[in-house]
Amino acid sequence: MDSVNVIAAPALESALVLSGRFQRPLSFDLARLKAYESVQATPFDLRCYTTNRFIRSVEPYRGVRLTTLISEAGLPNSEPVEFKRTVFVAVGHDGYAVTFSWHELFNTPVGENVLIAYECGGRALEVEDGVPILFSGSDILPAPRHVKRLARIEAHVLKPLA
Ligand SMILES: Nc1nc2c(c(=O)[nH]1)N[C@H]1C(S)=C(S)[C@@H](COP(=O)(O)O)O[C@H]1N2
Ligand SMILES: [Mo]
Repeated sequence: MDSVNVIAAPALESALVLSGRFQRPLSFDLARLKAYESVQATPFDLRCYTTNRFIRSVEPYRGVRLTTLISEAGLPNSEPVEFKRTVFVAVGHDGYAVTFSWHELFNTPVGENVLIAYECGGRALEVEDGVPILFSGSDILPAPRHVKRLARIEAHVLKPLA
């Protein structure tokens, strides 16, 4: 009998998956991200938190708000107010991960400046540039929550320890 060559499906280059405790886990390719209302960020200097090192100045990003995608996937609601203890983990292709709470995204001014960017200074971002880039425009030092090649947004509902 001939051996069967199992060819892995090519990884969708820039697919972003919303997984975990969403009502409807969703996957977005770049074209689908671009179909949502876009927001333009203000230019900023990328600076590392750990070293305070200046990395580079970044022209205005354009992208979709993280809250838009989360709302599309649906907040956890298997019990009332579960969303209030929900934490979102944004994970890059390389496993680099950062957190956002429901509160800061939906109930503070931070949320409106958290974008998943696919354009910078009017030019389309390429995979080599890190598209899609998650970026939190209100952070004091922007580099930590400037996640290149964002792969996943996970919704975790935390439980108090006792
Ligand atoms: N995917 C991914 N994004 C990331 C990181 C990472 O390790 N992986 N490191 C962050 C940190 S701590 C810094 S300082 C900057 C470094 O940006 P640079 O690689 O453009 O110099 O990227 C941020 N975004
Ligand atoms: Mo950093």
